Amino acid sequence: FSLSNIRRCFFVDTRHLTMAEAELSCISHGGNLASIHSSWENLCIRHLIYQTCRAYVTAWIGLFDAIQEGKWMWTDGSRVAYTSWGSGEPNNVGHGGEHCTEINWGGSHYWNDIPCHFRKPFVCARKL
Ligand code: MAN
Ligand code: CA
Repeated sequence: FSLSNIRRCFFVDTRHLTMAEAELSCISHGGNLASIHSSWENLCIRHLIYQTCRAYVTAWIGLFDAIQEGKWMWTDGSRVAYTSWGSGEPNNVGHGGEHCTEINWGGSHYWNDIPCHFRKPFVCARKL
């Protein structure tokens, strides 16, 4: 069965870290940056961010194309089926490219690719 049907625990970390630092932190807690497989999961994660931060702040999720430009992968190894890119995204326009993904682009339910060295809060997910 698909990974999206496995029960997972999500948590928001409000520290502002680079994507690699954020992923390592999630791994140290037995998980990965969150993968998102449906609009329902997207909504739930946004809700969790709102509960934690009192705003729809942008935050890292586990989607990256740092290995091969345009080949998006989840850090937990799950298949990329669902995405919620904003209009025109991913566009890779940042200096040095944009190989990592923020949720809550424009405070909305969209995702945007941005440079991985930016520092952002992040969402981890751990399988139960
Ligand atoms: C900025 C960055 C980019 C994004 C564009 C959209 O340049 O956030 O990642 O794609 O805005 O206009
Ligand atoms: Ca972008």
